[in-house]
Amino acid sequence: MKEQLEAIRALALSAISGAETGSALEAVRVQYLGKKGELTAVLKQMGSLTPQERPVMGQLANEVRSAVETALEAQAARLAEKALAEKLAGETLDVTIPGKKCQVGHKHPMYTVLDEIKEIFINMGFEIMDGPEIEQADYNFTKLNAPENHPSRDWTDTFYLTEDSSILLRSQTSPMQIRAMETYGVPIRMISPGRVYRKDEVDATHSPMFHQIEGLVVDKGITMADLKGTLNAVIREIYGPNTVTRFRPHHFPFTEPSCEVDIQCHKCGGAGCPTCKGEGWIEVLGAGMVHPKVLRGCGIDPEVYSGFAFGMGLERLAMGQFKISDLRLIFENDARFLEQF
Ligand code: 2U9
Repeated sequence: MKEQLEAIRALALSAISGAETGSALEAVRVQYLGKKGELTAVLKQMGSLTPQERPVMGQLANEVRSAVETALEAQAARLAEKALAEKLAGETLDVTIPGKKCQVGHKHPMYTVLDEIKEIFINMGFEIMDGPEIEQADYNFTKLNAPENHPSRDWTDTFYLTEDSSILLRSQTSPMQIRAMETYGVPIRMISPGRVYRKDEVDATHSPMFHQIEGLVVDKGITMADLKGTLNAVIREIYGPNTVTRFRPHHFPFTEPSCEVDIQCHKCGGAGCPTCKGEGWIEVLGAGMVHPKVLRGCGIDPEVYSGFAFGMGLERLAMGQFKISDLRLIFENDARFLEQF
């Protein structure tokens, strides 16, 4: 039996050190220490030994079992370590590989222009006010002195949301100025930039949705001189200090008198060229002294207070600034176009 036990020890230890996987190692354990294992089989023969042999063989058998168990544990630990080392080697991080660049967007060119304009007005003490895009016809037309038969009220021109023509998508940001006067009273100095909607077919210069920046100043003693001084200052901030302006009489229902403001073409100096379509002048905004009826409708006495108002199209401004020839490019949001600005 002694030889048998020594042989089991030698074979088991060699099989253990040769087991290169967890399952191979488990198979070795079962082969020698399992219920039907080789060492277990030898131990079952202990009963046939003499009382003198039994403790000697018993001790040897225990030594063999413990040697096999220790070797199994040691090999299991070695295999685990090897597996971890292989896993770590496979996951090695190369910190010298350049990182992936993520694309960072930027402000839309039209909003770059809007922010510049806002800054100019903020520096002149104006407040910025936002208003609803869904409006009451009362605020969009009636309170702005638009006669009942004014063409802009027509269903072919304006997006009405109700059959009775009382609710619409605002066609101008002016209703916001009415709301501002009603809410905050006078004196007031504000601009209201935002989206407006008109039933226009899309082409190179028209879109059913576009942006306006309108402004309003109401106080005691405001005159046409304030209108001209303020707008000349704003225009020179936008187009440069030597810009020549021209104030032309015009008509708007909400202002009286009204005017349109042109700048002399910076390309041809007024001689006429493709940029100014041969005119020598480029129209940049509309303006006027707030109509007394509009002030009175907002609870402001036109005998005491007066004001001026103005409006400009933001897309047109951005197109001029960035030399964009087609309005549709502004709305298409083609990254190849937008990345240029
Ligand atoms: C109130 C009183 C008066 C706003 C004004 C204009 C002149 C004007 C157009 C320019 C090009 C609109 O974007 S556009 O199509 N606007 O010419 N707007 S005066 O006048 C107001 C506004 C509110 C209470």
